[in-house]
Amino acid sequence: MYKTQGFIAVTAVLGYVLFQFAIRIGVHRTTVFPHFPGPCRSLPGIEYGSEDVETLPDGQAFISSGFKHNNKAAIFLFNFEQPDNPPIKLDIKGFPLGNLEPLGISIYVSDLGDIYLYVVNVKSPMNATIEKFQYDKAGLVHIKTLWDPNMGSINDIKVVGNDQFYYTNFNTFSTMIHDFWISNLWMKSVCFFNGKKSEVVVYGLRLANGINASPDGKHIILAEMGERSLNVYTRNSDNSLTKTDQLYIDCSPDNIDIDNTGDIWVGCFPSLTDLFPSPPSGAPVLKAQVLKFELQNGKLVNGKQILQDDRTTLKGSTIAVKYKEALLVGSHTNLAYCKLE
Ligand SMILES: [Ca+2]
Ligand SMILES: [Ca+2]
Repeated sequence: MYKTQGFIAVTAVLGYVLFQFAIRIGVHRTTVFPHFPGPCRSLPGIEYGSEDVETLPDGQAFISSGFKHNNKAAIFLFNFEQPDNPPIKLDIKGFPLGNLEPLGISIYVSDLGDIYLYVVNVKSPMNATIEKFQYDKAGLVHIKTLWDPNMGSINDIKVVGNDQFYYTNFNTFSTMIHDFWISNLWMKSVCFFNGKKSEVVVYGLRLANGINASPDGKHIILAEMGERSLNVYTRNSDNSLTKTDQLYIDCSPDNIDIDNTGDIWVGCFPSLTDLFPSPPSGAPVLKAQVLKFELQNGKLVNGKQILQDDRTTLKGSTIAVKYKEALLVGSHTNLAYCKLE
């Protein structure tokens, strides 16, 4: 009797875990029907991915490249105002490229107009660092490395002041498959670094991925990839965060961009089944989906699907950045430029 009850209980728990795993990797969304907002093309020169993209107000876009590609780290610059020119690889001074594997990035422009690029460096995946560079026309000059004991497998960063930023801790384990299998545990966090040290400001997240802030700096938007949700938080005066919304979007969100009108653009993956098993080398090629939202009173509203692809033109969608009537869509293998018509 007790053996039978025990067997039923174990089977029920295993079934629940398997069901949750299947939903979280999107096994129900392996078929996608491509549609685009206008013509899209792969930009030349980006062979090793474009995990994250962030744009200056004048249309210059920084691109982090080389994630999951051995010793191919690079930061590119693309000018939305001259879209026929390919992205250029920036010279990096003061930091050995062999020690760099860039993931999330964030721009900070000082009151004097100096441009700084903060780069998540996952060369040591479970002990990531933040590398601060200054940009000028000659390229990037390394300023300093920022690190704190709360930093683990950082995924993305949003700078809100000089050396002040929010960052996400993504993985608990060294491979994503372990995190998904054990994703019934909520173990990941958002932290705030105040220039000297960091504090956990949100705990209990499943795969905290992209992070960004509203143009007025009052709200933080987070991609909780393992929940397939977007979370909105109000920033308090002490930089702690209070959740105001959690929107389930039935795709696995990666990075988030916010355009100059305040609209929120999300690079998303309908299904992660192509990650399992992980490719023996190089980066995975995933199906693509881009969503757009408006933020009103701390809530995400008026959601729209902008595009979807089955890996023909778009090899995934880690980020979508809008500038005027054009869109850059990043992936782990290429970078696509789409016109919005
Ligand atoms: Ca970012
Ligand atoms: Ca990311």
